[in-house]
Amino acid sequence: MSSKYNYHITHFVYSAPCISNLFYDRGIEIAFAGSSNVGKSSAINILTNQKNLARTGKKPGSTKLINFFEVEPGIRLVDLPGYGYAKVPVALKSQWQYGINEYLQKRESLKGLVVLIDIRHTIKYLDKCIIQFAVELNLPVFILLNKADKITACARQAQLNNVRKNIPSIQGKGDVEVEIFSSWQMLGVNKLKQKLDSWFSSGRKINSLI
Ligand SMILES: Nc1nc2c(ncn2[C@@H]2O[C@H](COP(=O)(O)OP(=O)(O)O)[C@@H](O)[C@H]2O)c(=O)[nH]1
Ligand SMILES: [Mg+2]
Repeated sequence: MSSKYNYHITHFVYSAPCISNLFYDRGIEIAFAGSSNVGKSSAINILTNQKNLARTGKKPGSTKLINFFEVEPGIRLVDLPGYGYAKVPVALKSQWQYGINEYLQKRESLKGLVVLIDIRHTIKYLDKCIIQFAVELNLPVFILLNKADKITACARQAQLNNVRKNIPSIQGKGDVEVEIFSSWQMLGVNKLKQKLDSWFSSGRKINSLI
């Protein structure tokens, strides 16, 4: 499947230690969120066909930076810090959450949010919070049920139906879609590209009208 953007030439541009220290807020960006170790960095790597663009498999919870990658000038992917890792002290956890919420709320160039969830687990409280928050901000959400390679095709479909039915208080409002994903088996990668293409393209149209 051909894509409007050449994700393979994506390159790292910037790491921000905190929200008050961000890259200039122009152009269009799409952020990847999810708990630590769910596979955010792996998804960015598979999308861009680069083994080590986003660092993967580090100690859970150790990625506290917001990492920016440029697909082409003004078109960016953002690897957000993982939230909710159990061993992180509560104070630090809420600091990250606050940072992510602030980023979602204030970032003008943010035009879509990809949320990764482990397909084997039920959707967690913090996932629900971030999805709900994005919906309230009118930000479209694409949920990827990741690590689908770990379960059978039948179980995948059941979980997909289940999540689609149970996304809390979202039915009827908000732009939220759910798909099966696996970086390891390249499952759902084309659907992700299509979604990013559409977000980037509609963001460009809006920007050109401003
Ligand atoms: N089975 C399976 N493991 C994955 C997949 N994606 C990532 N992982 C593994 O999950 C761990 C965490 O991945 P990483 O991308 O660093 O997660 P992040 O903390 O969300 O950025 C690594 O050991 C990856 O190899 C996947 O699609 N399937
Ligand atoms: Mg990561």
